[in-house]
Amino acid sequence: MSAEQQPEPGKLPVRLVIAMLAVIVGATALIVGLTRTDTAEPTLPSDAVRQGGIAVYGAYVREPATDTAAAYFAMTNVGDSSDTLVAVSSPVSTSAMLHDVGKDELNGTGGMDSGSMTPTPEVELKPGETVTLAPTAGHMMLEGVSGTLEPGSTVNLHLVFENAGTITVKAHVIALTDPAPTS
Ligand SMILES: [Cu+2]
Repeated sequence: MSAEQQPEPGKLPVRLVIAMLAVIVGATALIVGLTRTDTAEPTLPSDAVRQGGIAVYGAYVREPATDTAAAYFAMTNVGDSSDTLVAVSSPVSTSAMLHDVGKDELNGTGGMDSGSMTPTPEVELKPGETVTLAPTAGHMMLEGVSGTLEPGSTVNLHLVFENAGTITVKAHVIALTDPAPTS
């Protein structure tokens, strides 16, 4: 038998294989493109500080009436794995802790705007989750505030996350009687 009579295996299929590869490459590019669109960055406020999978924004501190002040901020897990806020501190206070920081809004009235002052040792954020500290939903308590916090100035807050590490945000100081800023 001659080579002409017996089709060489591989010769004809090569074109087919190339065509198939082109289809696969094209489809892969399309899928990658779609995936990028699907995982588009969430829209975060312009003051957001992002580190690792965590973004923190909207931080403010109400000017203290005594040596104790309350700080508020929002945090969003923009990553794809859970992370946990495990510690807080600020250079303007001798100690800091989270009080009543949960995922449900509080309805009580009382100390530091939030009904009770139950310590919250840590806050877990699942992917996509946001926790907002607000006068009705928990606060970061600063105790032993040194000096005067002047409205219009800023103070640093250090938030320590298990995975994202320590995130530092600048909290705007607002006057005792000023309403909470809206973002
Ligand atoms: Cu408190």
